[in-house]
Amino acid sequence: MASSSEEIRSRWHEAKLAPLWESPNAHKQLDHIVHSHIWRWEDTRPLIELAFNETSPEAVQRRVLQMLSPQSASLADEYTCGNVLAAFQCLLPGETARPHRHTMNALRFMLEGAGAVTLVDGKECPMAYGDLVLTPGMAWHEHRHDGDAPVVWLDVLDVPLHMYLGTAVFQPGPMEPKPETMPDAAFASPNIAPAVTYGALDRSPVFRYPYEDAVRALRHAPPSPDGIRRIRYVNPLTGQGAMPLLDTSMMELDAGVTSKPMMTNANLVVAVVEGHGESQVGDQRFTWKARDVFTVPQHNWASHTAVGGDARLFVVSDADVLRRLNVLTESVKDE
Ligand code: GTQ
Ligand code: FE2
Repeated sequence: MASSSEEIRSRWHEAKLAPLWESPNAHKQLDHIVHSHIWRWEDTRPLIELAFNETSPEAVQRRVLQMLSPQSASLADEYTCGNVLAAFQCLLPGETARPHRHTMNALRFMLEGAGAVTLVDGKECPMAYGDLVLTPGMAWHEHRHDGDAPVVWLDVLDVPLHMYLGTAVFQPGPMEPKPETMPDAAFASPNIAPAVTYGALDRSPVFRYPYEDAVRALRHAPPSPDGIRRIRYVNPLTGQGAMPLLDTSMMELDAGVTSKPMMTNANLVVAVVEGHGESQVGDQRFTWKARDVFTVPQHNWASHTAVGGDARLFVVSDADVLRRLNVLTESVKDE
């Protein structure tokens, strides 16, 4: 007796079998492009203020507001853009965050206030506006705020990728034993590095990249194919990205010049550091200014213009993951 088509499918289903010819994923081309989202500082800062008012020990230990993609399906679906998760972390004067470590790579990019310090494997990394501080995977880290006004910084992590790979591991402190670290001064002489370096070689022995160093390097950086001058934060021992799995760069836009549209399959989170301007991402056009954060989701044509003066934008992406897997694409439209 022949079973009905429905019965056959239900028998396959019970046996954990599925017909490829009916798969919604088979030979699927991209069927939708994710839109950009912008967290404007003037709208977001009052909402961050509400996090400062929280008094529970859980909140005080970790005042972090995650930035969820408009595509995120639930609170547990924690990502901002592709493989990149961004958040605002804030500390009140006198607050600390306990030492811990995890396989996830993380970075901090300072947005407001002064006097906060992140200790990375016990090394003190002071944080001032525009500074980048790395906490690479399995590096111990803790935060401390000795200033007299609140601080807010941008956290960026490769959490989504670790969730997908099943490699997320978290370990609470105390830090025992303290790993050997290199003083940043050991790398402060251009083009000279110590012959012996402590720590893993797949991530930078330097954890703190001061803003003024990025600004100086940008001044002499030649333009990328889209016309934007960029610097990349690198591991001084290898010239490769500063951290595995999170690519970090800063771009400088010359006033009034619109970059050529660029498209990539990498996902970007962009924080405006200085200046005003506007961007076209896919069919969206929006203005931005300092401390705004926006996404450039993969497969969108994107171009940027600084208005009324030069602008600098900090960029974190998953481009290095794709590059190392040999699947990164980047193209520029010559108009
Ligand atoms: O500051 O160590 O946004 O462990 C998420 C996880 C920040 C941190 C986040 C973290 C941290
Ligand atoms: Fe952490």
